[in-house]
This record gives sequence, C-alpha cells and structure tokens, in this order.
Amino acid sequence: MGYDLVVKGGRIATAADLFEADIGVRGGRIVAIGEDLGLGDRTIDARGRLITPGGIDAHAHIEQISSTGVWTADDWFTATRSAACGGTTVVMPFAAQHKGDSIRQVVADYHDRAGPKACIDYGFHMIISDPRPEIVDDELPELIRKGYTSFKIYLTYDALKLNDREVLEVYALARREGAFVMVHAENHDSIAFLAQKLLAAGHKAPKFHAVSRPQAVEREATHRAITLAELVDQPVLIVHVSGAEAFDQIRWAQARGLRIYAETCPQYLFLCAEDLDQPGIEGAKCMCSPPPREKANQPAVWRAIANGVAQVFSSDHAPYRFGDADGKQKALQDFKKVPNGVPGLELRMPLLFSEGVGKGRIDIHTFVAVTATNPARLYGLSPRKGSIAVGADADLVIWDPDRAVTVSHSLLHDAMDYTPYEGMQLTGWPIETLCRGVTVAKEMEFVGQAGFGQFHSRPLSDMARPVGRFPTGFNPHDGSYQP
Ligand code: DUC
Ligand code: ZN
Ligand code: ZN
Repeated sequence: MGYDLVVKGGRIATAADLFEADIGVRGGRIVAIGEDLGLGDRTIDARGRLITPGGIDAHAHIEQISSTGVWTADDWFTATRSAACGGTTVVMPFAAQHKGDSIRQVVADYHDRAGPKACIDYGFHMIISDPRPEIVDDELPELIRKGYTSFKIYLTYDALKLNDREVLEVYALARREGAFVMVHAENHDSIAFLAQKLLAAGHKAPKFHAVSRPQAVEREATHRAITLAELVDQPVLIVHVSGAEAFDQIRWAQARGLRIYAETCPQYLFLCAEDLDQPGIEGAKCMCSPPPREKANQPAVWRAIANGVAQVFSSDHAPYRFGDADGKQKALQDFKKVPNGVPGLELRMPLLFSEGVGKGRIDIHTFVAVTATNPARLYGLSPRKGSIAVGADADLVIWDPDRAVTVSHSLLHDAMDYTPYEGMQLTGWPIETLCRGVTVAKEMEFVGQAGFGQFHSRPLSDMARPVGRFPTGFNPHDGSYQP
C-alpha cells in the first residue's frame, strides 16, 4: 500500500536522535520512517530542512474570561491559527471554573467554543477555584475518569486562590483519582500588601507591577506548593516559573526525589523588568504574572531548561490588546487594574529555536523535549503526540534553519495589536506545519481550516504518578501508618 504523503530527505530531530530519512504518512499517522520511501500521493521535498515534532503548547488562555471579567482577545480560531503558523499542532488551554460554577458545565461550554473553531488539535486542563464538596466528591472524579486528567490551581488572585487547606484537599483528590496538578505559585497576601503600599505612595506605573511581585513571593509560594505536595505524595508542576529563586526550590525538591516538575515561558528568557519601565504605559505590554525579572536573572532560566530542571516550555499566551479600554489601557489608572498576560503562541517555538538552539544555549534535543515530547509525556498525549515515530500522528514542523526574520506583529496571525518581541532578529523559522499529515501553515501563511482540530482526552502518564512515600510514614489517603 502506498503513502498519502511522503516527506522526503529532511533531517529529523527527536528528543533523542538526529538523522536523515523519509517519513511515510497514511491516514494522518506516520507509518514508515526510512531511506528512500519513494513518492506518495503528495510529496514534500524537505532536503536541507530540519523536521521536528509538532509543538505542544501546554499552557495558553484562549477564549477565556479572566478573574476580573475580561475576555482574551483571541478566540479559538485566531489563537489556533496563530499557533499553527508558529509550529504548534496541539494546544492545551484552560476550562476555567469561577466561584459558584459547575466545572462539568464549564467543560461543556468550553467544548462548544472550541469545537467549531479549533484549527489544530487540543486538550483542556481545568482551573479549579471553588473546590466545594460537590465539585471534589462528584464532578471532578467523573471528569478525571473521562480523560480531563490535569488541572491548575492558584495561590493568588482574589477570585481564584485556594488556601493551604484547600490545596491539600485538592491534591488529595488528585492523588485519589489519578490527576495531575499545575500550580500558579505566588504569595497572595504579600502581593496585596505590597501593591496597596505602592499605590498609597502614588506608585502606579506599570514598572511597579514587578515591584509588587518580587522573586521572594514566588520563591515562598513555590516552596509551599512543594511542601504540601510532599505531605500527600502528589506530583505537581509549577507553572510559568520566572526566577532563579523559585528554580532553587524546585531543584532542591527534585534532588530529594520528589516528583516536582517546572514549566517556564518565553517572557522569562526574552523580557525583563526594565521592559516594564517605558514612557507612558508602554510597559503594560510586558505585564504578566509572575513578572519578567531583572536581566541578570535570564541565564538562570536558560540553565533550568538546559539542565532539565524545567521540563516544559509553554507560552502562557494570555492576550489582552494594548489599545482596548478593558485591555492594557487600564494602565492609565494603575498597574493593579491591568489584565495580566502577554501573547506568545506563535513565537514560542521560533524564539527558543533561534536564541536557544541557534546560539548554542541548548541542543536540538532539549528544544524538542521541552516544546513537544515532555508535555506529551506529562499530560498523557504520548505516544500519539510529541515525537516522530511510527504510529504517532504526523504532526510535523519543517524548519528553514537559516531563515532570517525580524519579528513584527504584522507577520503574526493572532487577534492582538502588538507583540512584546517586536524588532527581535531571529534565525530559523517553521516554514510548514502539518497536523495529522495535513498542512495547516506554510511560508508564514495559515492554510488550515476552522473545526479541523480534534479534542484529545488523556490518560495519566507515568511521569505524573505518585512516588509512594510519605514524610512520616503516615498515609493520609488510607490512614495507614508505617514508620
Ligand atoms: N498570569 C496568569 O496567571 N495567567 C494568565 C497570564 C498571566 O500573566
Ligand atoms: Zn498562572
Ligand atoms: Zn497562565
């Protein structure tokens, strides 16, 4: 039997290997990898090109309403169109519960939004902000069993934060039902205290956003999230880690054998606190939480990726337009009113490729691991997603490793009116993106279709299973005590 598609002669990079071969695709899946597979019904000449697995962006806010009631600028169509043009073939945004919501209903509503518009494949994490008994005892177990196996919790934001007792209850539920927990780790009361003092002293400009959320508040909350996880033996991933001090806590936990994972994002490699300090309210374009740190912090984030302390590189795409009255223009009032977040779906992979692989800070295998393979393994998408292997979906990115691109928002495909990376000079670009063997982006243009994206429910992966060890020998889940 022939192939629907043969991608010929590219240099294939996986998390482990780099080799030249043809890829044969049938029915959207890779069915052969070998020398000289001949021609398919369609053939792509990839000689001189690099091929990596389609990117998995495991943290993005798409068509989501923020804790202060503002909708993201991107909907499912514009966000996934933009992701595709940047080499991403799977996105994993959040079905976000706000207080009082039924999470079952939130997930159903989110499906209704995503289904007709998604141009690439997708899964959902849930956000749990209201772990009341019927959610913990009834709705969540049902949803986890249906394959919504990961959720995010917050230690900050008035409308979202859980207290320590609630965190423990949610961790315990996750362990009982086999779910994986992502934690936004910043100390809420410290931020509220500092912000109030800053505003009272008249410090309202965007740069004070970073002053109100210093590394110490991230460090403390990271340590707390880890310690609570240790008490109940629940693996967790700390999302969007920004600072060397939080990474110190994570490295410490990993060295103790705790199953603690970390994610970081482009804004912590390519933006810094000084970017918030610009004339007028320009700095609001770079406001996200945790905030970008001082420039001297950036090498520590690179090291965390290179050394495997951070396993996942996501965008945390949270798009709020600069020109919108309920977007970044809120900075005209004060930094506390500004919706938090920066866009990054489309540039996540090109930025890391150019500045990481191209400049020798990380190797191509690490690039593939943190942009595709690790998120697939952690979140239960492998072996279908995250690698180039026989049996996997033909989610492929064909790179021109030498293409020089000066970043301009006019090149991008989101619904935003700016990119914080304007003017950066990159080398290497994803010139063709295939999702299940279908070209969805080519030569910086979107050629896919709304509704093509498929939803993926997800089993728990081995990486997210508990270790089976408790600090005192007391297992709070079954009451047993074995000192
Ligand atoms: N911080 C978040 O916690 N979520 C969205 C974006 C941001 O900056
Ligand atoms: Zn967050
Ligand atoms: Zn986020």
